[in-house]
Amino acid sequence: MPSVAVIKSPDTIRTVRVPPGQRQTNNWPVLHYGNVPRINPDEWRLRIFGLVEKEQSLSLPEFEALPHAKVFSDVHCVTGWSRLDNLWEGLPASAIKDLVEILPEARFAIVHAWGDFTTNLSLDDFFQEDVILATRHDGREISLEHGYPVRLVVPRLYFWKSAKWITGVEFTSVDRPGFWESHGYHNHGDPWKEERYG
Ligand SMILES: Nc1nc2c(c(=O)[nH]1)N[C@H]1C(S)=C(S)[C@@H](COP(=O)(O)O)O[C@H]1N2
Ligand SMILES: [Mo]
Repeated sequence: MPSVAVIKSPDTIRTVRVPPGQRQTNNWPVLHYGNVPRINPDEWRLRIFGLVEKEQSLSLPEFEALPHAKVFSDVHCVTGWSRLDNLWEGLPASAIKDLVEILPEARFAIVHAWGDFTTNLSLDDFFQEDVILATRHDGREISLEHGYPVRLVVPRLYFWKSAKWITGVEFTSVDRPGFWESHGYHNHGDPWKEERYG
């Protein structure tokens, strides 16, 4: 495979990289609601639907065949830990614009994950150049507990927006708070503004 350019998330070039109220860790804690799903990669599909000209449903081989990119980013979990220097590999979110024609009424992306989990993002946040649908982390396939086969990574927002085990991206005209956003977390979640709770 030809080597791909690394997109550096802008927060990684700040002089101070740990946002207020956070402390740095070298571990990678596992956090989520419910159980780790057992996903059969042969049955996995990524559905792109909602306000699009034509829906898409990609199998894992179809997803893997799309041109991938690498993103270098920091992770900030609202519970207080920050993990710097993560290298993700996968499909840049912006590539979805070429896969489906998004209708002009669309203003939000609702990302769906296994077991009815969702998280909501404005199209502006979803299409930042460092947002990635990742299959690999630091050179290895993402493990089951961290979101195998594909997880979202939204580097500029608290990590609860980075849905694990994703199954779909829906485009809507109206915002729809996701799982954590309807359980007390902020609708946006900028760690530099400490947008922790709603
Ligand atoms: N599907 C799913 N994705 C999820 C969650 C979840 O409950 N379900 N929790 C979020 C939260 S609150 C955090 S902090 C991160 C943790 O990711 P990690 O376990 O890889 O560190 O996953 C996010 N993605
Ligand atoms: Mo979290």
